Amino acid sequence: MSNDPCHVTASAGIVTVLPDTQLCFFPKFLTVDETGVLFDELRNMLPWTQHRVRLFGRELAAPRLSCWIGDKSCRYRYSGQLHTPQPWPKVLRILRGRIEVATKARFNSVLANLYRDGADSIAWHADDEPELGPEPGIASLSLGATRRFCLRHRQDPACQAEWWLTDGSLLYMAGRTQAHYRHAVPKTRKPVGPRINLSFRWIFPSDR
Ligand SMILES: [Mn+2]
Repeated sequence: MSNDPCHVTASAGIVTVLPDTQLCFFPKFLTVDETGVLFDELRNMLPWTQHRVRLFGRELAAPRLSCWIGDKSCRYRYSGQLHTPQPWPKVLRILRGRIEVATKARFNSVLANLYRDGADSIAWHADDEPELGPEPGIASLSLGATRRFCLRHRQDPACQAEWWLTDGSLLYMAGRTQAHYRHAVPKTRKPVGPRINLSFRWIFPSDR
């Protein structure tokens, strides 16, 4: 376990022990002052668009707004669409450095998602595109409203976990988590404000 990045940072984060995973949760990675400024800046500055997704064989407008950011080489194909990255805003470069220190991982891209209210969501999926490699490290930072995040084993539904992703929290998923588990942020009927999620990733070069 000595090279397990979660265990290295266990003093700052909470390690969740589940089979076939590496999971570490930092409940207060950013302060409320930091998240407020960051939320407003990202919401106003990023060129948010509604991506198309394929769900049960149909192509639909995703129930959320998104923006793909990263190094120039970070083209990313998902749901049949090739996304060319926006350049890094300064504030996200700085944030990336802090997350790299906490997780002992490297990131060259970030997918930003804006969940405008409780009707916005993300369906069960895994971040298992080939560009991410066999053991992707994904660091997911939450800003704004608290939403429920569910993780469930593909074969064994008894293996599952849930987190309330509060403002300023960071969930790091690594190892074989994406290969063995799916995750979702379900819709809610409760009144809930907007939430921005930043999921930092490492994209391996692709010639497709
Ligand atoms: Mn995901």
